[in-house]
Amino acid sequence: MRRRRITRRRFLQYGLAAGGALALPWSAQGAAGGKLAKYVQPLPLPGTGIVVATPSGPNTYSFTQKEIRRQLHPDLPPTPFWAYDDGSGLAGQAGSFGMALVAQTGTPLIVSFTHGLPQTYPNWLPVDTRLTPLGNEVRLMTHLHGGFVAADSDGNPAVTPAGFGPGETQAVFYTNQAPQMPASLLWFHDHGLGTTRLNVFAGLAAAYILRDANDTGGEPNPIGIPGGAYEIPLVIQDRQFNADGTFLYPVSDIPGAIWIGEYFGDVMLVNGKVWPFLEVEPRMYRLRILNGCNARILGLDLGGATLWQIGAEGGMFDVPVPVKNIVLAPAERADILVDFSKFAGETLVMKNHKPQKPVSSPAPQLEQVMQIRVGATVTHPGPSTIPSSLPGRKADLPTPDRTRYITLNEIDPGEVEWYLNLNGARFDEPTTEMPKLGSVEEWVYINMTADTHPMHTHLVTFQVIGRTPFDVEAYEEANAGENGVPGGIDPTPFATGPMLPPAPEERGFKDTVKANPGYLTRIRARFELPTGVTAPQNYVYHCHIVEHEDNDMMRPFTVIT
Ligand SMILES: [Cu+2]
Repeated sequence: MRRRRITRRRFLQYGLAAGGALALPWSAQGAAGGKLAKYVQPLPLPGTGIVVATPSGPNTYSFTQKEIRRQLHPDLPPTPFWAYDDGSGLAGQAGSFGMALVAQTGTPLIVSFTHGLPQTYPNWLPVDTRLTPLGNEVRLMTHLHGGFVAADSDGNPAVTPAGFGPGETQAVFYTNQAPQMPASLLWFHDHGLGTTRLNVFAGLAAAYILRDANDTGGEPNPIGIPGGAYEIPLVIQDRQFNADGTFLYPVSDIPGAIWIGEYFGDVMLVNGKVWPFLEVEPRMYRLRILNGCNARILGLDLGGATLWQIGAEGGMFDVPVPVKNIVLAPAERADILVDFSKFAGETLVMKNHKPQKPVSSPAPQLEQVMQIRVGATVTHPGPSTIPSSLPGRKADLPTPDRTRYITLNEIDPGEVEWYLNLNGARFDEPTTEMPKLGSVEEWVYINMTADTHPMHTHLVTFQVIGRTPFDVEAYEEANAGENGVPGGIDPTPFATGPMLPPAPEERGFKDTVKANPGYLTRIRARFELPTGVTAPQNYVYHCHIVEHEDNDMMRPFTVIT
């Protein structure tokens, strides 16, 4: 049997734009977005451009996925995209990201999602039918990212591989159970098997904001942090546009393939609008940032302003952490305090810089994100100091009951059968990760590729233990099989240095971790189930570069008794 080629070489492959011209996304002939004027329209905010979901009954929400059109920039025709309608008709949604559900830790919700989209994919969403369960049919499945829920409420393809078809309803129960679901910014987004990249790109993503008695969202609050109009969600997504206003998603230039390895835009959208501006008062703000890009790793700064990170995916930290810039891979979140008081009258630009090594990504540069116009007048002074402590958690799990070694492989890039995998196995091969209920496991992600992969676990949040450099080639030489290096082989003998501690902003619980090339990334989680849910329960873990997830960097896991 032929040994297939594993690559550690950076492989750029963006595919063909509509019309057949080679689509270099930063100067694409097919793409229309790069020329758009920046900072000409305001950032959508909750209540003004972002719909705050209205319940359909007590603790009940009923969403319909449907297609709507909005003008995402004054110089673009209206863009058709997909959205979650809470029953309001979405008159209050201004951009391509425009829905937020606000819930309370400790209060469960009954939620439904009814498929109101077309039977088959429109031309602007290029399906690769090698990867889908039912050809070109639009199959949907909503996943609550960060949810601690039963497997059949998780929205994952280990439970419902074919998803939900037109007219069908996915009914779920979101526990919002403490302490696994503390006050935090979660999001729900589509997770259709083989089409997550397209369904999320098409617009199926929304914020899910959990509150509690401390993090009330109001001002003042017991924590002493900004609230109300001074708490700003920032959902950052890069896109390309065709001249007719449709989103542009290129197809592969490899004959026989449609799927591309990563999607990168040449335009930045924040809260669903192209390069918006935000007017702020010269005082303290709370920014809640979500990287909602398909594949782009963001390295953000804000005109030299000091940033204090107070939380991440798994809720608030125990203490604030000063950060110079915020490096967020797809699906990672940062909860940030920033004081604009010394910038009164100034205009700041949030910029995106290439992240420093060992973070690695083939993304072309896209520097401008949004503009922040600091006014001269404060209407409500609010907090003026950074709190010295926070009512959150430092992740501190005990010695693990067992350790698993999980390889990340990229196979035959540039060829028609190019794909990625975990442990040398396809998604639909038998489950190999079966943690026991209540046990603590350490998972060691062994990156055999050239790039950073944001690894996301469903069900659990985890502690980042550290990252150890290792000799990738020697480990591969000793262990490579037909489809990369299989899982389960201890790489410790191939370490080339001591384990580096997690970054300061990785002190809390997380649900997505950057597994960098050349490193073993060690995480630790306790595999619990919500109250009343009995093992076995099936979930998935995967790379959150959604192109990778779709082909085929995702595996099931089962919590067993
Ligand atoms: Cu990946």
